[in-house]
Amino acid sequence: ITEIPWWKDAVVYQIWPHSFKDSNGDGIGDFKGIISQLDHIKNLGATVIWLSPHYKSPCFDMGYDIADYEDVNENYGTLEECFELIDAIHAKGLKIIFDLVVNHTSHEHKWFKESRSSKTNPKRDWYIWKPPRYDENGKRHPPNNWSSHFSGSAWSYDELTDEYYLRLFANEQPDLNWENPDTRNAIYDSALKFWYEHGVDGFRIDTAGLYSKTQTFLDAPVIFPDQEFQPCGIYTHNGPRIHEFHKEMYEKTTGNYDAMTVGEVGHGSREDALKYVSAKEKELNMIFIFDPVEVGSDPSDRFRYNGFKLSDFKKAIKAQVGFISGTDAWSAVFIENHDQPRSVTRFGNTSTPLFHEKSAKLLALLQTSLTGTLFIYQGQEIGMTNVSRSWDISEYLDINTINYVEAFKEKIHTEEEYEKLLDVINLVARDHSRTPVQWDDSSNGGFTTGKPWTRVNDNYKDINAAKQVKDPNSIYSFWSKLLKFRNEHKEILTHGNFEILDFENEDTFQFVKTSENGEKAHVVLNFSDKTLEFENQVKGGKLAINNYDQFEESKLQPYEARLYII
Ligand code: TEU
Ligand code: CA
Repeated sequence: ITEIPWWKDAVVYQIWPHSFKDSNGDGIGDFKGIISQLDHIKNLGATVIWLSPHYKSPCFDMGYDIADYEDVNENYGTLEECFELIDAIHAKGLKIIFDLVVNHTSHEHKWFKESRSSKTNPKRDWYIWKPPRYDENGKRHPPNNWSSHFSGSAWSYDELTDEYYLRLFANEQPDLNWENPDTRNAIYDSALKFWYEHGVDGFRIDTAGLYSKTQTFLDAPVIFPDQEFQPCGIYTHNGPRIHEFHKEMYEKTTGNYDAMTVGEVGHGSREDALKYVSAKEKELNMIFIFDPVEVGSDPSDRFRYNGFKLSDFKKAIKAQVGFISGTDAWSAVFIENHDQPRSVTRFGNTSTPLFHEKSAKLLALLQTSLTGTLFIYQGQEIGMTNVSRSWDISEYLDINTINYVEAFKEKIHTEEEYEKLLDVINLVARDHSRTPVQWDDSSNGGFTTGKPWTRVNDNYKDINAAKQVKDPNSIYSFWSKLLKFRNEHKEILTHGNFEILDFENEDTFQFVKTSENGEKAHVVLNFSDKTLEFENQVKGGKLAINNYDQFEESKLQPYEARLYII
């Protein structure tokens, strides 16, 4: 049989360094804090750590604005301490992948400082500069109508040379010009090879579908008539040269190491996805597909939210992991990360302790039964939740949320629409996944002995790791049990075929997994707060997992989750 690469059976635990664990009392997470919690991650059953950006950065976008790929954010420690972290992770028998953010740099990167210094600077063409457009009244406008992922125009005006630079994200994140081979080679050397040579086992690749822009830079079609700037995905996502660039990057860097890559592509058809992750393409091992975390939201605007439907969620899960069957491709399973709200709030029910516990376990059983490499985000293993609706909007510190609210306020909107926006922000803003990890019931949830850089969720006394690690009925213990079970049934759960049984049912989600040699698992999830009559259509199953100790075979209790082995 063909050797299965290590990254297919990996369980990846994502750390967002700012909020993971502070070791020196300055209120900000750091490398030594991570080292102090490695057993928490190993005992859970994770085998790989994905470290969100830890590089030198002014942190306008919390590290996704990198000022030096070969140096670290001094708030997290020294470069030497970063190397020690890599060694400590390897010493635990775990692997480490870093975040590769090369669609853009920080505006403080030396490359951009040179590029913006003059139109004739040798690095001018390392970024994307265009002249203004003027209207009939002589008013200056950006080169086209593209909107930023963070609201407003995707172009920032630079006085010194009277030109705009493209930045699909924040003003402080100028897009690199991937058309320039010198730029690409500098990226490969500085952002990839440097770290591969220091023992990193791979990368999570930020905005992996955005490097190739259509070079005409035409206006995007009007999708949102109520706003001046329009989503530009048709000219920036899955662009004309994107696969050429990924093939070159693989050949010049990753292909020379025993490494894992996961690309954040986000959107695209099954055909698009296969072009990135079919093994014969030699581009990426797998990609993150956003369909499940965008259920209810417009793909171009998370805050245009029209409600969760379980049938949509099932289709989305199939889009995320079902597309690889019968191919040489692979997939990534996730429903929570640093860009998303807390999944137990978004897809479960946190209105009572019972519903919180049961729905968190239900979501754990869903994820540990799906085919692909499994990703867990810090705090998800203990069922951390969104913050309360009572928090003031000023406590939402993320640039995406702040920009959105400011853009919203600029247009005349009624108080009622504003309250509705606050409801949506309280459900889907990515700020919720960025509150400090709740380690115990001491002040600040044990995250820091100092003043935390951002407020800790008020429920840390009830929801924290210390309370759960030693409780066999906790969410953490259930995750740990499931990861062990998944590892013992890889052929079915990690590699098996996926078939949904009840697409149209808005209360339950049932599916069957089948291994190559015909072993099966039948998963039954009651996504509702109701007790439902249940008649098992799949014969011959033996119950292996249940998130309730007391239950009746013919009744599904609220958020009851079962796995039968056949
Ligand atoms: O996220 C990119 C992002 O915001 C996606 O939703 C994007 O719209 C999609 O990839 C396009 O198809 C990454 C990071 O995860 C996020 O934290 C950063 O803010 C962002 O890139 C900029 O680096
Ligand atoms: Ca610190």
